[in-house]
Amino acid sequence: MNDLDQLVSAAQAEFDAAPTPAELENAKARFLGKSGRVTDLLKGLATLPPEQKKSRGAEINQLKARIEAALQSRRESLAESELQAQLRAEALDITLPGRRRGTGGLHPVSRTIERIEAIFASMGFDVAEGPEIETDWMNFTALNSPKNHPARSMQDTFYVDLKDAEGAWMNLRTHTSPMQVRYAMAHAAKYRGVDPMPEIRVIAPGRTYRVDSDATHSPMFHQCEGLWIGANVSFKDLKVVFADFVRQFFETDDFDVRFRPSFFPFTEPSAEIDIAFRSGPLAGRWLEVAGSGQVHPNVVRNFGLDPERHIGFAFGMGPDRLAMLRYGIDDLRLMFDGDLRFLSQFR
Ligand code: 2U9
Repeated sequence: MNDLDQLVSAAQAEFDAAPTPAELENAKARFLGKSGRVTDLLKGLATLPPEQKKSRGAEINQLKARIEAALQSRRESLAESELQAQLRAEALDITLPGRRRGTGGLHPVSRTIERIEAIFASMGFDVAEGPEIETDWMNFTALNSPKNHPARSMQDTFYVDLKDAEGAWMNLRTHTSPMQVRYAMAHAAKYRGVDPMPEIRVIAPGRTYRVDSDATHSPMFHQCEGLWIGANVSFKDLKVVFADFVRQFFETDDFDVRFRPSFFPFTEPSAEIDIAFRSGPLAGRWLEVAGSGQVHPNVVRNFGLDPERHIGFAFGMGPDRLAMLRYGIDDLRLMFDGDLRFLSQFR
């Protein structure tokens, strides 16, 4: 190998060893730069006798061309590996699942209310919804709660800084009964003079409020009340309707129902409704699931109807508690904390 071949090998080796384009340019300067080794060779031509100059000059030019070719090839391979590195760094993993938009879901209480509505709708009940801020008359008086009734005490009721047309403080409704009063009054007015009057069959689900807060009471809770008024609607009908509701709601026939005498101002006689499953995790325990009774004649009169001709029953239940029973939830507060770890289980 002559000195020129060795120089090409040396250049090739330095170019190949350059890890980056910048270092490759430094290596180029050492061979092809102003004081590089090829330039030194060209300067050396001046000292040669004229007859050698031409052939030596041609050899050096060839050498320069080979070094430049080696340089170019290394430039291209560095550029290629830089490109590959960049592609690797920016690579997309197309096997990852996409980022979906989070899908919401119905709250367990909303699902329960929808379930209750569907069951009663199948039995011909209308659904009535209405104001959560009520007049004193709608929330108490129409429902046979006299002025001094304990349910009216400041202890139980949230009052609102607003007075109704009679000058009484308005309140956050303590039950959904006022909505049934509104519905029944509108019904009675609509069918005044129509004989016989079509039956009133309605449920009123919604938010209700009481000054009460612990593990089993929330100041805001839900109720669903029902009302069935006709010419001849009896306690027997209540028993059939409610047992059928329980059967559909809990999807089982395997339970007992009992009516336990009780008192409410708006019903007479009144009864608590208890159920006991005969199998499953709650088997053998009496669970209070609703209150009920025959609508008090004073209440029927407040609808604008004659209690001698219009009779029926009402019931009231708590969807929060029904949801807890159905889904096996043990703490009422979970329902209203808004914790997504809890809520997302119901999507
Ligand atoms: C009208 C007339 C009567 C609705 C009734 C109950 C008995 C009752 C409670 C059950 C669970 C409330 O959420 S709860 O604590 N309700 O015990 N509710 S009878 O009676 C009415 C409703 C409307 C016009």
